[in-house]
Amino acid sequence: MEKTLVFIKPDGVERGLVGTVLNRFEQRGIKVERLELKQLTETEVDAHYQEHLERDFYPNLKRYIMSGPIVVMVLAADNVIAIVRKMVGVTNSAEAEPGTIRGDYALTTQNNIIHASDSVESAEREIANFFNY
Ligand code: FUP
Repeated sequence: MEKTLVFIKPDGVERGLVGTVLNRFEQRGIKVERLELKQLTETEVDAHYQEHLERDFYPNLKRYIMSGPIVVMVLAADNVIAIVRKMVGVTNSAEAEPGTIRGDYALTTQNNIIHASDSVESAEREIANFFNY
């Protein structure tokens, strides 16, 4: 089965949205393989967002991601990467369709409450950054 790395960002955890978001994945029939509440270190954040390190928004993104614990998980199902990206919605929550997680619970690009891997290569790299398999 395909795997993807998903995390609920600090404001999602702070706002009490963990159960709601998890429920969507479980109800869809997706398997939750690993789940952990975790305060990220600088090393983990830099490794996770390696393609964004030089971007002007990166310092703010890093501060936000480290502002509290996240709930990080590995989800598994056939085609799970594409299925979960559809459930999450587009990066800018203001443009995310109602019915998607960002479209229902977030308003901005930075505070878009959830991360989900966008390809098999990123999923493998991101899972290895957070979990020992
Ligand atoms: P996504 O794959 O939808 O999470 O989006 P990206 O990988 O493009 O961006 C990763 C995170 O960087 C986003 F979740 C939010 C943040 N970001 C900004 O804060 N500003 C931007 O202009 C682009 C992304």
